[in-house]
Amino acid sequence: MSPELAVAPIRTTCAYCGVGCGITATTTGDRRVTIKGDPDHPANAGKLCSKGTHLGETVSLEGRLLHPMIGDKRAGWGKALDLVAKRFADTVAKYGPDSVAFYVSGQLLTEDYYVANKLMKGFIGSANIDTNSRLCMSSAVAGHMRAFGEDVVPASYEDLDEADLFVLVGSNTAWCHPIVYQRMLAARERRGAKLVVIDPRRTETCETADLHLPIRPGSDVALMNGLLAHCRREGLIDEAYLAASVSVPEGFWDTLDEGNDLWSVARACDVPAADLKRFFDLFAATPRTVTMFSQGINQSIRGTDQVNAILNVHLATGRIGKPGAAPFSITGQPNAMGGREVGGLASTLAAHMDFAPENVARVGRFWGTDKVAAKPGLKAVDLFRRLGEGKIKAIWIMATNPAVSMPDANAVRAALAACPFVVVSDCIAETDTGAFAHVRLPAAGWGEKDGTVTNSDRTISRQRALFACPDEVKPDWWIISEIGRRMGWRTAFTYARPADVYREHARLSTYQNGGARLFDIGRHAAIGNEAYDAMAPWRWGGTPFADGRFPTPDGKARLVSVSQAKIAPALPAWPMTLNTGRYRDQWHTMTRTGLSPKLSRHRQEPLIEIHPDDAAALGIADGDLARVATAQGGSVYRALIHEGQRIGEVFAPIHWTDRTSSGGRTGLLPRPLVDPHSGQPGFKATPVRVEKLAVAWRGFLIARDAPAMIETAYATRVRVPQGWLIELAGDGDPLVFANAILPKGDRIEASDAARGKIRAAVLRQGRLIASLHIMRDGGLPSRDWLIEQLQAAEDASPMALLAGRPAKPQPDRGAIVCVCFDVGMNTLIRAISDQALTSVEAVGAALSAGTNCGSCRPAIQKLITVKEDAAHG
Ligand SMILES: Nc1nc2c(c(=O)[nH]1)N[C@H]1C(S)=C(S)[C@@H](COP(=O)(O)OP(=O)(O)OC[C@H]3O[C@@H](n4cnc5c(=O)[nH]c(N)nc54)[C@H](O)[C@@H]3O)O[C@H]1N2
Ligand SMILES: Nc1nc2c(c(=O)[nH]1)N[C@H]1C(S)=C(S)[C@@H](COP(=O)(O)OP(=O)(O)OC[C@H]3O[C@@H](n4cnc5c(=O)[nH]c(N)nc54)[C@H](O)[C@@H]3O)O[C@H]1N2
Ligand code: SF4
Ligand SMILES: [Mo]
Repeated sequence: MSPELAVAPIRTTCAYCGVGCGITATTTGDRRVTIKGDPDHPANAGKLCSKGTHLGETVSLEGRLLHPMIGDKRAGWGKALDLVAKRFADTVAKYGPDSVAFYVSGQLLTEDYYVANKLMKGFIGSANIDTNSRLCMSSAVAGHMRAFGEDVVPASYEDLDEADLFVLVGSNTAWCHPIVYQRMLAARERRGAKLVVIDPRRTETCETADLHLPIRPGSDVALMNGLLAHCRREGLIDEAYLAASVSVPEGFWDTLDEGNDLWSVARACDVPAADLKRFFDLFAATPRTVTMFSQGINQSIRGTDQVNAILNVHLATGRIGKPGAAPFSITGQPNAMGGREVGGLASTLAAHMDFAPENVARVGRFWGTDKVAAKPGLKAVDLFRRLGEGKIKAIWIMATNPAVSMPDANAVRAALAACPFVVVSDCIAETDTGAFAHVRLPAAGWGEKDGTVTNSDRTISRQRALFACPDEVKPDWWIISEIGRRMGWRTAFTYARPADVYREHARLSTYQNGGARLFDIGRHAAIGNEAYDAMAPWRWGGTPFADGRFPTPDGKARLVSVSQAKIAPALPAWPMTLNTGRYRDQWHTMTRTGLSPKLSRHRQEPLIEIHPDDAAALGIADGDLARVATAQGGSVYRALIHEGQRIGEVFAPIHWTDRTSSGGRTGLLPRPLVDPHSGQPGFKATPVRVEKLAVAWRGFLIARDAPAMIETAYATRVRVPQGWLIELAGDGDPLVFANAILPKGDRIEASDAARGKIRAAVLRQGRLIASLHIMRDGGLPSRDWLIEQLQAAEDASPMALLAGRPAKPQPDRGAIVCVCFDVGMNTLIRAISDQALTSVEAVGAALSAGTNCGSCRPAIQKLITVKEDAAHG
């Protein structure tokens, strides 16, 4: 039976973040599916955030790569695979194994990842396979290895149910891990757990927090060392635990005691001493503490030390391996953890083994090869640097978009352009990285893929296919295996199904392990195909370190002496600091979330968030364009004036690409500087210059079809139902611009070009297909109603179309806050005020907002708080 005919719901896992929520999916037709949270999945117990909820809007075949492509020409699989295998084999023969590389991703399934790692490290014989996890969690990996001897996350989601204090460090959990955030809020309701957020920005995660410490960026080591020194002063060091389970380097406490009094720490972190003391006291008083950290810690040139500063506090106070007490590195991508388990980083070999000679020999025995790479390979930033130097002559990129997401991305583009042979496997036909490919291979995407993923808390779940692969699309494990076979290793790469790969991976994890490594999933070494198909989510590793034993030679964990590095003062040429990160409803380079009109409503443009004082000093008003420049390049954003920014710092999202915008591409700005231990880039602190970009006019186009190229100062587009919304700004003659951009059809117009005002609509058979509004001065109409006209059942009057509003005006609902029920900011503000609503629940009862996925609840809370503050202020 083809999967399309299946009627019973299929249990699978969300495509996006490392929370790893379970989904029950019911296919309702060709490429149509109804998505619900799986009530039985341990990660989410039936809940889904906005991104998971709207997965159904992303499974169409729009924009898909459906056939192998050699250059611009469609090619058969046989020809494409032969070409890739031959070019890799020839390059290795001529220049050696280290002249080729793979760059892969935490969005591959474990089975795909395993085969890619085996091919490169075991048979090609180089460790030049690195992954976008290098940009994401390699500092956590390096920190875990230093402290525990193995990369093990010593926490689970059940710890969140049992904790009394959550410390979120460098994590915008409300937006990036919303279901985990909701779980923490539930613990707060149930047992009064407290929430402290440590983030230079006031994010929505802070809205429901008991305390927010907006520390100076990069001062986390000072904060954590200060906390540990405080715990020592308060007599909270667990001496018995240290004696039995932790080795403490000589002089550790002497270094720590120096300069770590409350006042010095408050000054180093630039926060009020009273707030700092509140945090320290709360921590001291609460044994059941979970410290959760992500990119604000990892993505720093001192990331590994920052991780160890956190682990030190937990080890020294014995808050690890016990219910509700753990340091918790929360992972970003759906299978970042699976990738770590197969050893997909250039710095690890396989199955939590490093490149020690006995490991290399063991893995060689297991794989039946004498070619296993004997030393680590190049980490992402070095890998692309070597590519640029011409030392790597063939690269295969799978499931990641480095032309956008790497630091100094324009240099990465130049390196790709110069590389003799670039292969890209992706689901999407046109990506910024794919533009550099000599061969593009059509990979199965979410809903077609079949295999396993591991989430942040070590739970392995099945992702199952909902649809058959369309056209010539193939799963990644199949594509990689075919290359392995064509390069001459036929038996090593004979897999008929993902279960074959999974069994081998499980066998390797247990092969001559003997308890040396915690990662041992040997219980599945002989799992049958049916059992694999039916596999329920399960967690490996139990409660790690509960017995006080660690996977180091002496069985003890290690405190690591780390000290706060000097934070370089701003340079006159680059006086501000750029922080980068994520929006609630977009996923990375938007190849999938960008297909969803619902998800596109929350943030419609790439914004640069800036403190009012900085904006005033730079002459930038809310809604102006601003250019952000670094030594690496420049990018244009819409300015959003935001009190939650620290003075001197701006924040920009990472999502926009050349496919979606002429500006807002953020990856080109950061320097390619990395942490010395992990090789992870410091994405969160880049010296920049911000300037107002003066333009003559601003406007927007709403259109059924997106125009190809738009020549103007700024153009950025998002999906709306039945079309596109394109925000615009420019300098030239607006009428010339309008003539160039508007599609053919019956044009109606009420423009006054001399005054820089365009109001035009294009109809075909009476139906609206495009509507353009441009103004030199003054406001533009609300986009909402015009967007609705693209799909309206009745034709609107020409007058109304040109005015941009119905004859009988509706109130403007404002920017969409609740995407599930389409509730806008203005609607919320009016209801909160008119109906005197004082809780998120009351708002939900009145407007439904926040009652489905719950992702917008922090935003609603913020509107209530602002209203209350105004009333009291
Ligand atoms: N909606 C959405 N969710 C996602 C993703 C997505 O693209 N969209 N991506 C997923 C992936 S792969 C990842 S890795 C995670 C990332 O999840 P998060 O780490 O939560 O997200 P970010 O927005 O990258 O950054 C987190 C915070 O670090 C703060 N920060 C910056 N500098 C410092 C500092 O010096 N110290 C401290 N303490 N904090 C600092 C930033 O202000 C920011 O608010 O999200 C995952 N979930
Ligand atoms: N400035 C700055 N830069 C950053 C970050 C930051 O915070 N600031 N964060 C970094 C982090 S943490 C991350 S994780 C990266 C993310 O950056 P990327 O990995 O570059 O982003 P994605 O858009 O997720 O790219 C995934 C690609 O794989 C495709 N794809 C999806 N599923 C599959 C599949 O099953 N098989 C194949 N072959 N292709 C598939 C998608 O269509 C998409 O093109 O960005 C990093 N870059
Ligand atoms: S929190 Fe949201 S994006 Fe993350 S796995 Fe769950 S539903 Fe998917
Ligand atoms: Mo990530």
